[in-house]
Amino acid sequence: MKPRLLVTRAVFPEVTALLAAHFELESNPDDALWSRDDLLARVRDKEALYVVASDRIDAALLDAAPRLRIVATGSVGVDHVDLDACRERGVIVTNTPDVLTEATADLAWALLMAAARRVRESGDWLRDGHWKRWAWDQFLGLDVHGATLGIVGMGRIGSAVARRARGFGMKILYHNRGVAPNEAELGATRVGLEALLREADHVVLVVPHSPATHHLVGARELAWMKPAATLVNVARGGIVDDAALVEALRAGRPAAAGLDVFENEPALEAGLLGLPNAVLTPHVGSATRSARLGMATLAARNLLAWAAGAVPPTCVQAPASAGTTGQR
Ligand code: 8YV
Repeated sequence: MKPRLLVTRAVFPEVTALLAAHFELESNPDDALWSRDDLLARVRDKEALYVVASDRIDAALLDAAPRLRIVATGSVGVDHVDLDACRERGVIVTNTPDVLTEATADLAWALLMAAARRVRESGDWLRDGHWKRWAWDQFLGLDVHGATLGIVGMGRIGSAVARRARGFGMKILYHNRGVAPNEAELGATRVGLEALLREADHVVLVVPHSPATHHLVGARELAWMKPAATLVNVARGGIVDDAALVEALRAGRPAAAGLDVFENEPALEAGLLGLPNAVLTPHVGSATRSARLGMATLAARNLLAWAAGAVPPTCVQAPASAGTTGQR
């Protein structure tokens, strides 16, 4: 008999077909927003879960799923999964690294450039019919070429952001727990968080969210930033204190921000939507067809490997395991 799998969010048809060949599938074809109670009821008889980053996999859910053996998340981030609770119950956790690295680095750059050069603000002004004449000082932005870039979290995505910065002739600083093995190749210099925030003209956050990085950037850290700087977050909400950021952006220090992730997404901090210097996107870092298909397929391959009795290719945590690979 095939193992029972719950797929929480409608996925590409070719991936559904792949899963259906190996699992008895319950999926969410109309992509309805299941309530927490719905989810708890549906996991009761399942051996496997195929989830996304907005599904909270905590001890209560695991307790409601006594037969569960594997959680495959279609995300590189695993902060929505209680890894300790999974380990205690012998539940394998897999994620989807690598396949989204380049797409997410591209979006970091899109946000950085849009924030620095006021693309959204000037575009809205034009659409609103205000453009009557050209002026020397219209929408002056910040230089990107030749500026100093600060990358917080020099993992896979951080390195991909740094590689692009070389084409802009930027000086690259980074903050990381350890020395990045590729720092010489990237021409990047490791510094403390305070030094990075004080020196960088553009700061990109790409660090995983954990208790250690929660509110890593709050009021004090924002005040360390140069007034003429931008802050980009393509990692996770919660790394930045959104209330403090709204206050700081209102004061124009930093000058602008590009944000793809939010503390209580999809809800946004009060005041954020009204800020002309905030470029906002709805958690679309990995949203290219090839990256999303790569993520969806890798999550499926993890499940298929498990179903065949093999070690899934990208285990964050196997039971009785072998450590973690939860880098971004
Ligand atoms: C996903 C992400 O698009 O992989 C991650 O951790 O944040 C994004 O790439 C999103 O989480 C949907 O699962």
